[in-house]
Amino acid sequence: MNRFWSILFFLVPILGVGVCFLSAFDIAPFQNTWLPADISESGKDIDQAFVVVMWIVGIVFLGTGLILGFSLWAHSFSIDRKAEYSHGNTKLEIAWSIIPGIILIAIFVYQSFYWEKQKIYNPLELQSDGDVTQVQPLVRVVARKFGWSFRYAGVDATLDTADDFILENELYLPVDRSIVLELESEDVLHSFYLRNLRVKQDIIPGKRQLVWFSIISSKVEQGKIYDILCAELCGWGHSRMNGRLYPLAKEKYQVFLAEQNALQNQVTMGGGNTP
Ligand SMILES: [Cu+2]
Repeated sequence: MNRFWSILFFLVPILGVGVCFLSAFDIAPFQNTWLPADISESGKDIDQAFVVVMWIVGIVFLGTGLILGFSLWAHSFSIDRKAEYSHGNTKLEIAWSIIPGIILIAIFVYQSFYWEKQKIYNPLELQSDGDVTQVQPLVRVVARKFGWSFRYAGVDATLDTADDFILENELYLPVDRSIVLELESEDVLHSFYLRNLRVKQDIIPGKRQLVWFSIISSKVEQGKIYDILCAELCGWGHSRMNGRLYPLAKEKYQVFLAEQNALQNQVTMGGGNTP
């Protein structure tokens, strides 16, 4: 009967790794449960880093699970055996502290190249006069309980000018160019999550943050609308905090801006308020 528990312990790593394996290789009944479709330029690198970490963690998890299960099996209770007191093994303890330390440092070094590109060096663009400048934010994302407000820089590509316009929960972005978004929160902590672009950034109230990425047109499914989610539990309506991302070809994006501009002018002439 005591060995029953060791079998249960064996099952945990085996089922855990098994489910992961079936999901990663798209095998029934776990098809389409692995990573969501990637439409970004740097998604490949991020996914690769994710898979490397998964392998390391998976092997360690399987190994420790099996050792634990084996120990339970081999040393299960017997009335004839006396319990032994162990003082531990210093060499073993030093080894299992140093080895994970080395692995952690290796992961840190390996992923730091992606981190730099994703979080440290803002994308640059060449100006017509030959100067190289940072790409300016195209849209200001304002998170609030419970929705997203997108303030577009408009035709002049500069935020906080007269031609800005605001759309609620609808984010239209051009493909095949560097996009910078400015993030702000009006109330509590939120997290801007574009899973198909492998972008997830906490938005801290009172702090202006930038995220950047490129959408690759060849990876975008024609006419598909992508999810914008909040990845930080922010209150009772958190699960309703969904936006929609529409990738547009560069020319279509210009048409979209012109249309919104015309709409805004109509509203202004009609005596309404510009946003
Ligand atoms: Cu939320």
